[in-house]
Amino acid sequence: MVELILRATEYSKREAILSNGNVYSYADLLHRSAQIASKLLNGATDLEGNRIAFIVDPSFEYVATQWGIWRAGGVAVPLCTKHPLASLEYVIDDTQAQALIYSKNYASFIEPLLTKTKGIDQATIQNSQGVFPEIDLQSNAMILYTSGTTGKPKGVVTTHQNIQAQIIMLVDAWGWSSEDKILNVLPLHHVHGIINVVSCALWSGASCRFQPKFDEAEIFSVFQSGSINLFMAVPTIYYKLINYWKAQPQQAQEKISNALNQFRLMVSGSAALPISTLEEWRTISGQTLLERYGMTEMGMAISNPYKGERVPGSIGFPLKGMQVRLVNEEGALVESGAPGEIQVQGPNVFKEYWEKPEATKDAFVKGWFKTGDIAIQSEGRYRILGRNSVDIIKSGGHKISALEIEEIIRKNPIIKDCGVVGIPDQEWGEIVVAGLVLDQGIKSLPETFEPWLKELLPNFQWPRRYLLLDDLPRNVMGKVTKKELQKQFQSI
Ligand code: MCA
Ligand code: AMP
Repeated sequence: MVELILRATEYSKREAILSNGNVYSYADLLHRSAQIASKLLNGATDLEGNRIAFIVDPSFEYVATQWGIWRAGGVAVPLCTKHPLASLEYVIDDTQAQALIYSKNYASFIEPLLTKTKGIDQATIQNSQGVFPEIDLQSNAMILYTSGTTGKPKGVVTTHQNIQAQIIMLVDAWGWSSEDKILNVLPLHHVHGIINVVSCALWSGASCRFQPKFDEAEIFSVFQSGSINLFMAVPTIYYKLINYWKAQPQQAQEKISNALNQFRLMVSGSAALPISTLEEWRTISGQTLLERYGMTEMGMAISNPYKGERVPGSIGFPLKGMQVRLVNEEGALVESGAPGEIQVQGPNVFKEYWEKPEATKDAFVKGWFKTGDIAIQSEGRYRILGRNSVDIIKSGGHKISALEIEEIIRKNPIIKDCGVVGIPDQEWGEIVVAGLVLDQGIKSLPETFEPWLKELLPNFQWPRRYLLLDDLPRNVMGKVTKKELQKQFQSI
């Protein structure tokens, strides 16, 4: 058994998960995950690294499925519940998933995929036989898909060892204990929810409550019940909570604020935390958000201190066990105070991009993982300045490739050319916008265009504004200048 699951045997009777109105113990998790592992093994002794995709809302059943796959020796591939079918099909094909476990609410949606892989309706899994393989820590554990600046999304492969290192680092840095109670409102196909919230809680013998749909009123109501002392979210969520609080009558505001004051820790990450959000949240809650920095390929790398000063606008110091350096375009280390790309080394850094040896090679230089994020460092403390590519957009904490959206838009016969960029937005960090050049003779965007595009993209990738252009802005070499396109959007 991997240690995360082995530890559950010690916590046995403790409350592990609250979901869908039910309370589940660690023993329940062990029991249910054993049933899922048995079903997957179906008499075999080991899945031997076969990929098992699953589409299950954040819940007890989600965790039991993830653990079941691991206990059977499989690689867990959690699917994004908001992605259109074509994106899920890409993941199933790319991983050559042996099976797709689904919960009932996704049965009809994923049915077309069942020509490609074996479907397992989670509700039908009942019995357990109970002999499971020994899991090698170096073996692959999980594949999460991430967008980059080239090609299709890449599968980030982490081993059990990587995941364990990611968890231990945070449990240690942020003082997790078995007394902690966290509320998860994040999707579970990203590191933020999977590792920082759920896995750290279960490693610690703490309890994790799930709220499958983001809802401000629900969140504050749970907080006021006094049963939660830890919260982690992306800046957009704090922004939404602040706005909800502001809209409440004074008495309700006071009740919420009193509840927030009792928390042990509140963390923000996945995108830059605006100083205004940090300050407003501090006024409302008495909590100084702990901002940290991470990436799918490495889990967390840099964090403000749990004990000690959390400086607004700063991501803090390298976590214990991480090596971090800043490098200029020539590959040389930069002086303190000068900008450079963040490069990292550590036991939490991923193993490879799934079946993409060239991309894996390009992602590293002499063993250092190149994050693509630009930062400055002074007295050991880091501050993010931005990214080295305009083609990566961060919206609502989701990483979005402009190039992937452009590729889809270009498939529409009325489009001659297009350029997608992100522009700053208070609520979402950035919003996606698109400059379009229409085919000759077409003067305006047909009403059918947006509905067509919305079918092909998850809602966080939908362009929120369009500009119809005679041509995209270009430099003297004819190359599209995306910075100029961003300016055009910001000037309207
Ligand atoms: C949704 N809407 C948007 C966007 N997304 N509008 C502009 N930009 C967007 N990005 C609109 C919808 O069209 C809809 O509009 C309304 O907002 C509500 O949509 P819904 O899907 O219901 O949104 P939500 O459920 O309220 O979601 C907001 C959210 C979500 C909770 C902030 O985006 C979220 O869970 N983000 C977190 C993602 C995450 O975990 N990232 C971590 C990855 P209308 O009302 O008009 O229909 S990064 C990571 O893992 C690394 C390791 C790290 O460092 O953490
Ligand atoms: P993802 O690949 O979805 O895991 O997103 C990782 C990216 O999110 C990083 O490369 C950063 O660009 C961004 N990110 C994460 N945390 C922060 C933060 N605290 N401040 C600024 N950017 C962040």
